[in-house]
Amino acid sequence: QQVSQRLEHLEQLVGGKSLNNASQRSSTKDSPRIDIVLGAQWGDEGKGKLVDMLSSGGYDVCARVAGGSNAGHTIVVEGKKYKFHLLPSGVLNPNAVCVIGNGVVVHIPSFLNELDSLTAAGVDWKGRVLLSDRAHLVFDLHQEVDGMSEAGLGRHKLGTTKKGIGPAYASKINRTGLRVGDLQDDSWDNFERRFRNLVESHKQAFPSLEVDIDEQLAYYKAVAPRVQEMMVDTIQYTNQQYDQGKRILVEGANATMLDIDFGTYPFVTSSNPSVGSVLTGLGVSPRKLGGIYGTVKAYCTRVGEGPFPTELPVEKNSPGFHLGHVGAEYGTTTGRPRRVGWLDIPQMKYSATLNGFTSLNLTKVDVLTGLETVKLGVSYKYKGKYLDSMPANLKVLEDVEVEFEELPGWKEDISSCRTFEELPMNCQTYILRVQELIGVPIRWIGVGPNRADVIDRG
Ligand code: 2SA
Ligand code: GDP
Ligand code: MG
Repeated sequence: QQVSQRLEHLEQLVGGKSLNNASQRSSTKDSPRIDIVLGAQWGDEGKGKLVDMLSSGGYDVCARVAGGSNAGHTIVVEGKKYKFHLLPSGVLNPNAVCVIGNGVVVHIPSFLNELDSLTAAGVDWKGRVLLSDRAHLVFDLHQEVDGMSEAGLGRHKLGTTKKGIGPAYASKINRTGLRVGDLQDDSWDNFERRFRNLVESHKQAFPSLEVDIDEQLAYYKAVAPRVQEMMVDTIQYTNQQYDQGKRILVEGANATMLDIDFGTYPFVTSSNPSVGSVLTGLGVSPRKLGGIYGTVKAYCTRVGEGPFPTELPVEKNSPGFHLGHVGAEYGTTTGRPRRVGWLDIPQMKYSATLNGFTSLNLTKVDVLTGLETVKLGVSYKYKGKYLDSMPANLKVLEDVEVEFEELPGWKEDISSCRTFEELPMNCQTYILRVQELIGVPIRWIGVGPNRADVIDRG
């Protein structure tokens, strides 16, 4: 009885289920708006799974707004695994039109490969994939330069995916980049001239860079008709869809702590994966935004370098080993092992403040099953004093002392639970404590990788 009283108390503290009212649910035909799924941590929280799940529930448009093929979203539908890098995970919904917005950087060979693999997997995407004419192109040379820069940094490397993301955004900001729209037939001379200039400027900075310009130009000329079929003004398209009352879902790529402005700079990606990119990467007004769904893994992972205050060692039979092993924590794009740690509450509060999450999707709770105790990093201390904001200085973040709260674990398999009440008491307490600490209602609870392995408290 004591436990159930405590649970009731925790529910009341943050309004519990009552906070999940209609205004925070997915949009309906009567209230058009743009709902957004964002990563709250360092990525790989399970955004793709939620997008796939929501989108199969009836979104008309599913959009990507930032990043490129560095992203990796794994979806499991009836045991079959799909991996997406540039395409929004909503592509598995046969009724959804997929938009790659102007804020995305597109490596055309990877994009076309992804479409070909989808065809091979029997997914009919024809006519459902639209590419912004304002999206910037990632060239092979950007990818090579990404690798060379990393090699040049030696032990200070950032741990990028080497997909050319940073160099492509640098070209965009330098105003030397090329865009999808430059692949129109009537602008070919312009494409050729600008591409030669782009190669030249990169060769000056990286003299060992070798680019077969003629081969590259021939490739882009050959694939231009395929690209042209998908190229549209996605700003006009998306806003028209909105005006017609269509339901639009945005799939965030990468995550808030990798944001070039808000993340652990310089160990970040080169875009704004937080909420701002929905406006700048799709061309919509903030007045059109609806649900902002923060995806939070029940623990924390990071792939690549940079500070990680709640990081755990991974020696055998330790909690860190358990999380990495049971959670199968390997990069979807690169296969790199992900670093693991306990859930970082100060980080989640920062993320919730930045993005204004209306509800949370707490994923991979099943991975915690079997641990004797589960910890939550609840506060940061630096030089003996509590910090009340996220330090910008990485040396400070590296040196913070994290205070942990320890909760009892559970042993029962939760993968077939479909209601909150079916979860073991200790698991319920853990989830409600996380909700209480972050102060945002947890609507979805992930209990396994399959599309159906979720508890929806909506
Ligand atoms: P980049 O390639 O320039 O964007 O790398 C800069 C930093 O951003 C991190 N980053 C990621 N972190 C988590 N997941 C990502 N996607 C893949 C996945 C990663 C993979 O889903 O697993 O397969 O390794 C992703 N993309 C970029 C990166 O690690 C650098 O810290
Ligand atoms: P994203 O980048 O945020 O879309 O996440 P990734 O797809 O890179 O990584 C998340 C991984 O966790 C994928 O392999 C998913 O299939 C898996 N996953 C998602 N949700 C759950 C869950 O609730 N439980 C388990 N066990 N796996 C999950
Ligand atoms: Mg991922």
